[in-house]
Amino acid sequence: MRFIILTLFPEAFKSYFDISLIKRALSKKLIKIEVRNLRDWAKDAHKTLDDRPYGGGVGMVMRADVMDRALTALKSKIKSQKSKVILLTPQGQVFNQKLVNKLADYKTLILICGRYEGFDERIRKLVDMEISIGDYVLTGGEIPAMAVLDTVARLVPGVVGKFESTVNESFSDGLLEYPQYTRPENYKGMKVPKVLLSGNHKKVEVWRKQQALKRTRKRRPDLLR
Ligand code: 4H3
Repeated sequence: MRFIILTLFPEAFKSYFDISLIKRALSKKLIKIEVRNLRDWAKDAHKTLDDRPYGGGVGMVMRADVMDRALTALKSKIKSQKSKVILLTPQGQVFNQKLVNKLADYKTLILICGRYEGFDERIRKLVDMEISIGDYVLTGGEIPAMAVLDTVARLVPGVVGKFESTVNESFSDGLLEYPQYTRPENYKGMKVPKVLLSGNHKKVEVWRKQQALKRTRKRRPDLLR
């Protein structure tokens, strides 16, 4: 799977892609990441990407013409594969694991990271979808782009190994994960539930399912609706 990130700050991504599972996925060529600087498509001598909003008001707005040139150039290199152009914005569809699963079916994702106060409205016409990672505003779309890349990449076969496993985790069955314990058996009087020490796999499985349901009901009843 291929990810193309369009940003004004390519250096923001380096350290995150150079660790752990993403680093391994890159070296095993399971995923490919191209981080491109939007400024490469700015035309004038000052390489401007933003301008003042028509009608007045505070802040600068990202120009649609620069974005159009960037997307046209990038899309021309993608040969009829299953691809999607995604704009990261607080106005987008709220991101969740269900959407991650859908995005994992694509061959190429182009992730657009904004800066400044917002986008020229015509940029929205150039993209396939808008995603928000939650109801809050960041200084740029880089963190949302990393969240989308990370969550989708870990569903690419081979990226997450047996030890990390995506099977029994929060949201894999629409529920929060059951409580987990490791040694020591008794820590400052807080004991590991007896059932987990019983060796009875059937009982453990039933307990975990009950706990997952109970926890989801208490913490995230919205997930059960
Ligand atoms: C996405 C982008 C929050 C999210 C973002 C989110 C800065 C977009 C600027 C950048 C615009 C403000 N903040 N919730 N911020 O996914 O370029 O709208």
